[in-house]
Amino acid sequence: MNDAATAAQGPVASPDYAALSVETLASRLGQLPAMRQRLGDDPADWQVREVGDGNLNLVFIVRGQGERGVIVKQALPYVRLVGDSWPLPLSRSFFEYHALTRQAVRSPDTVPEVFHFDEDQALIIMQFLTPHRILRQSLMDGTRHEGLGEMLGRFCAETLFRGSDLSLQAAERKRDVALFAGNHALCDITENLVFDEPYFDAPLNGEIPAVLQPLVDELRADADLKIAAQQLKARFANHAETMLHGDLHTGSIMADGDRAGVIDPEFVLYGPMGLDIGMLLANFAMAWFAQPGHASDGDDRVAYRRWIESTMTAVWQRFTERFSELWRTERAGMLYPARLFEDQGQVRASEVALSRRLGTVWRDTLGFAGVEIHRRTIGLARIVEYESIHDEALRARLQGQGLRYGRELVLERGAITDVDDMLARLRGAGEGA
Ligand code: SR1
Ligand code: MG
Repeated sequence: MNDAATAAQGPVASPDYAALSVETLASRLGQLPAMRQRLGDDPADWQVREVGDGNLNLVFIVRGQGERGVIVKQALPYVRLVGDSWPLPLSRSFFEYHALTRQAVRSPDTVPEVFHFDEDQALIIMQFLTPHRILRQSLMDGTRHEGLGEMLGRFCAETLFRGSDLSLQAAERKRDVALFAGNHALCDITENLVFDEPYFDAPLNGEIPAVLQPLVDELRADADLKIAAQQLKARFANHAETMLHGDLHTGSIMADGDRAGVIDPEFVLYGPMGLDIGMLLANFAMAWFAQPGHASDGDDRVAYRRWIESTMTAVWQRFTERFSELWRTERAGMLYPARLFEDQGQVRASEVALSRRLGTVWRDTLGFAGVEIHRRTIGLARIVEYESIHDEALRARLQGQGLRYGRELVLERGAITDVDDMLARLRGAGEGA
């Protein structure tokens, strides 16, 4: 398929597609150089484990003798979380491949290396980040990762700046806008699950604990909140600012010690910069609320909460620092051209433009963080940090604190001045009922 056709409708599913299994993987992929170079020439020696715990795909760890292994990720033609009653295009693998390869160039050492992509089989063979674990697990265990916030802030700055009209040549950006517009089925999931369904009694939302129901009813009756959520949805859908990861939560990050990698950009789209940062900060905030549910006699998690706060601060600070550096040194796209500012001796005006631009991103970040908290608490795709708390009353109390905080972020997004203010309000919400 040529680029124009792909852009118009996305890749078409191949009739040759067949889902892999633990039993068939070695024989089906055993001739690929990408596999043999890393796992050895005898597929009979490979060990295969299916480890997919996400909502959509098959994920296999394949190890050879004495080798570190590779990841084989294959899209299924439906939503795994729900089953084949909810079909989903295999083309998301094509878009994930194109996102991963762009992220690798724009933000070096932050994403797994791609070794092989098979469009017909909707599969990507990529670097196995090991012994990394999904960050959500660390956040439940109380594990700290040195430098994590700085790395994530850099990832956001570099991918968001370098995928935008601040950096790319206009023709290249427009080609990518058209390319990733083909990923509309995944956008449709976000448009429904994030911006609509938390705010009414949608069939797929799942159960609301009785003790939380009055608060959920209150949120669903809050017209200002629903209007604000739709304003945010309009920004998501209509503001094709840059190439986003599109699903940047703490289940999309793998970490080990002071190393981390960002995975799973299958929800990639051209959208507003604040979406990725907002989703990220929201997921740290929910992990913060959940801490008392994971405390033990030896660890009340008070100090760990401080670490989460410092990580949230580092994300935003490093994002703004790196974004500002790129603004000053790599602004080669058609927006805010130097010929209007620096070349006219107006460096100060360029700094004002930068600061206004970051202000817009900050307000979007707060709004998207708020709706992400709501949908991960009372929508279809909930988070294990809450769901694994056995004490129901405690769980509902912590979720309630998070829900109120989410509303504050959405409705007060024009008034919350900076990350210190955001964290002060987080601590305030954590003292509430
Ligand atoms: C039906 S898919 C549900 C969620 O899983 C993914 O990780 C995305 O966050 C999506 O919203
Ligand atoms: Mg995912």
